[in-house]
Amino acid sequence: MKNIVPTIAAIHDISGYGRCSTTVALPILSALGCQVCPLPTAILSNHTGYKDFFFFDYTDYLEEYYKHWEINNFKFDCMYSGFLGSQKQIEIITDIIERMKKNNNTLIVVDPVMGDHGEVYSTYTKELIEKMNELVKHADIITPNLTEVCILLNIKYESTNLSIETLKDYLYKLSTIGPNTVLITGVKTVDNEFVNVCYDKKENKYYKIPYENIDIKYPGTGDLFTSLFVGYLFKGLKLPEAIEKASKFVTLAVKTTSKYDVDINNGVLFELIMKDLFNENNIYNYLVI
Ligand code: PXL
Repeated sequence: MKNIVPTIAAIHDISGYGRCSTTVALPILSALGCQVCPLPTAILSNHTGYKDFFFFDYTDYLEEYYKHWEINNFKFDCMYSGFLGSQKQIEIITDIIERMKKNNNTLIVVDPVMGDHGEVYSTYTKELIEKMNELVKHADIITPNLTEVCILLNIKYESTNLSIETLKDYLYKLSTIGPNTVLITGVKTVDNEFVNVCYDKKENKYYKIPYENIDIKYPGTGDLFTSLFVGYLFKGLKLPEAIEKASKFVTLAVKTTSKYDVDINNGVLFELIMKDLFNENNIYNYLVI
């Protein structure tokens, strides 16, 4: 039986307070017409950007939890994973996505969260990075930032602006690891333009999608972007259109939030602009490169 509503297994932590991971993916993807089924990797009182938090690692329960989805024969159109906490967790998830793919041809979207701004997150060991590389091999779509691109390709991160040729080279090399679609987020080009770039291997097409960068770092905006991107893809938008719509919403969310005197840790106030998910502005600025 085919799913009437696209059904998405969201493999993320649940952080009770501080908009990120599951508490972003759920409202955004539901509003865009998808059913979200959380497969929790950890349960936290609030995300780790706060000075104090409770953390419960869910690794040892993942297999048992997922087994019951299999027994019940639940079908997933998509699996979307984000931050992963341990080597064992990545191994279990790699196995789960292989089973999903085999049973239902599920679209596998991996956000290989490992670092930002040239810094590898403190939890990421060499072994963990190797496992993340393994997971990426099984993905259909990956959405790394530049730091993660450098980790995956084993090259040195430099905070210089990049040429389109270099970006195309990175996109191509990442696609040879396995994924059909590679989307590199948040890069600055030699022309001082902020862009997302992507490569569709099947179509052999590269795209550059400019966006307006607002220089305030709210946690969870990466999760917001990828959730929007997946939601718009399932709404039937073309790859570069889904990317452009997603980044426009993130920019608006950041702009809106910056008008208020709120705790940056609590993420962007996307609830204030939900109606903008459906704006009918279909003028796109992306380019084939
Ligand atoms: O992607 C943001 C995020 C997700 N999950 C946890 C976090 C953070 C950011 O700090 O701590 C647990």
